[in-house]
Amino acid sequence: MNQQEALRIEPDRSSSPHLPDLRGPRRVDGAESRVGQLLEALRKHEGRHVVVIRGYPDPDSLASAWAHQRLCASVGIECDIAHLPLVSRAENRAMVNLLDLPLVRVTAPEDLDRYTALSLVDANSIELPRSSGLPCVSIVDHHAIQGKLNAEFVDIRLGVGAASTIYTEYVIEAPTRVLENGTIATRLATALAYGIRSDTDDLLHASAEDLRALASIIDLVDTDVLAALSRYAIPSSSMRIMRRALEAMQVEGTWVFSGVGQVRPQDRDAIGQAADFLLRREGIKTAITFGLVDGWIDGSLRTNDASLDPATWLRDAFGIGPLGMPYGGGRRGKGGFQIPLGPLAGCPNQDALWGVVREMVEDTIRKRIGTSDEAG
Ligand SMILES: [Mn+2]
Repeated sequence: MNQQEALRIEPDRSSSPHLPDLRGPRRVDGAESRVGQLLEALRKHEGRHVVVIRGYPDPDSLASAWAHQRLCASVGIECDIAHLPLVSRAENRAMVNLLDLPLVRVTAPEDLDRYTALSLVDANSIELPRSSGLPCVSIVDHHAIQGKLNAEFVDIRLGVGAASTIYTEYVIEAPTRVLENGTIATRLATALAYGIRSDTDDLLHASAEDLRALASIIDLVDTDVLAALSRYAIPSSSMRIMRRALEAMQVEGTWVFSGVGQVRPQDRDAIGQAADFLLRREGIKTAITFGLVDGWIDGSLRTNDASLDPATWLRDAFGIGPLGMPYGGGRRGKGGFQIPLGPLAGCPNQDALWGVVREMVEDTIRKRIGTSDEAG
């Protein structure tokens, strides 16, 4: 609104009746708005819906999924929030507990049989336990696009810091009054605010859109709960992984990488936290940490090099999987990769297996950054 004021071409309005519409593509008047289109797409599918979180749930995906569920509820649709692996990171467990988030875990293919439609938040592709016939109704995301998109409603904004930003806009603009119930409104607003904060590194990398979204719900946010979420306790097992990352780290110019060995699935996010920490070392621009998690090579990339696109870098380094999807993906500043070991995972000598994995990953990274032995 103020922006419109500021941009208005002041002098002779009479002589130029066709001033450009500066309000942008989003309108608040029902069906024309993006959320109106989303609700319309959702309404076309009777029965129980499911919104699936890809990979390990984080504050942004949890808040977005919950907002999606509330939007569904506002038009009389029941929708479960499903996630595939454990909710691992202490930060995320705290969020699920404090906000009393309703989650369903999908472990077997049959778990999806009860649903008639599926939506994705904070991701734009997913590997389901089997190629179920579930129609994908909506994809709302802020990550680089992987593979082909197949959904009735798609809203992918690479310029925003969090999917929660987009869902905040939806719940504010929805004609169906999603934020009407006081208790749920407070919890949902707090979750969305935490999602935005968490995905923008405490707003450091927030875009104007992220800040506008946050401002629009800030009066509903429970700051005590938000503070409690931000002060979550770090488990000792995560600290041990940090120590291993420090001990094993290798520095190549402005790069640092570190293999942390076997990691329990519930500790997986410590791999990313270790990368966050190593990135802060003096002179470092990019950090990669990786470990062996449940038969997968699982790694994280963090960078403050604006010229490095994590999704592209990881795809070029680790390649494309048999299903046509890259082993790695990401968004600005952050990325991750997961490579299945298949039957090799069952190798009786896990130490030897880790040795091979570490050598392979380190060699791949060195080659990609141009400091391999052959090159040097
Ligand atoms: Mn996100």
